[in-house]
Amino acid sequence: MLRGFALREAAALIAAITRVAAEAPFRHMITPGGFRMSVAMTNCGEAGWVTDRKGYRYQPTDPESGKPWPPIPAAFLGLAAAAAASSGFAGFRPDACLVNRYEPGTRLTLHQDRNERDFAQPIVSVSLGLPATFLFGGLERRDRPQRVPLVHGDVVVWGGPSRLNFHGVAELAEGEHPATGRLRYNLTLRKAL
Ligand code: MD3
Ligand code: FE
Repeated sequence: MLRGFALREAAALIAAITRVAAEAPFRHMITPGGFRMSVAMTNCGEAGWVTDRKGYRYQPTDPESGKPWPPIPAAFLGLAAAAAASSGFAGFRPDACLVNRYEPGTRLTLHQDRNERDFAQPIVSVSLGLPATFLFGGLERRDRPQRVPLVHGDVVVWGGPSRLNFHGVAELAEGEHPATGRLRYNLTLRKAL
C-alpha cells in the first residue's frame, strides 16, 4: 500500500484518462449472467478486459468500435513500474490497463482477477478522485473481507500471495472531489498476455 504515491502526477493521470476515453468511451459492460455493471469501464493497452454474455476475457480490440484499444499513456507506465519496483517487483511492464469509473451508488462485487496468463505478475492499482472503501477478502469467497479506505493518489501493488484474493469496492458514498467532481477513477495496470 503506497499512500499518496500518485499525488504528484494525479492531474496528468486524469488528463490522460480523458484522452483515452475520447478514443474508447466509458461503457457499462454486461456480465455473463446478464447484469449491467454499475462501474463504467474502458481500457488501454495491447489488450483490454471485457465482459459480455459470452464471458470474461482480454481482447486486443474495443468491441464497441472494432478498433485497437488506445495505447497505455507513458505516465501510467512510469508510475506502475516505479510502484512495482518499490514493492519488490522490478521490471514490471504492463500490457493492459483497465480504467474503472465510479459515481456515488456504484459498487463492485467481490471477485477474483484471474483472466491474466501469469499470476506471478502483480497488478498495480491507482485511486483518483472520490474516496472508496476497498473490500479485501481471502482466497475463498466466504472469507469475511477487511475494509480498507482508499483515497485520491493511493497506489496499491497486489502481488505474491495476495494476487488471487477476492476483492471488491463498497457502494461509493455521495461526495465531490476537487480533481474529479462526483467521480472516482481506478486504474489497474496488468500484464495480461
Ligand atoms: C487484489 N478494481 O478492476 S483495485 C478490478 O477500485 C478491481 O476499481 C477495484 O478490482 C477498483 O479488477 C479494486 C485493487 C485491486 C485490483 C486487483 C487485485 C485489488 C486486487 C487483484 C488481486 C487482489
Ligand atoms: Fe479486481
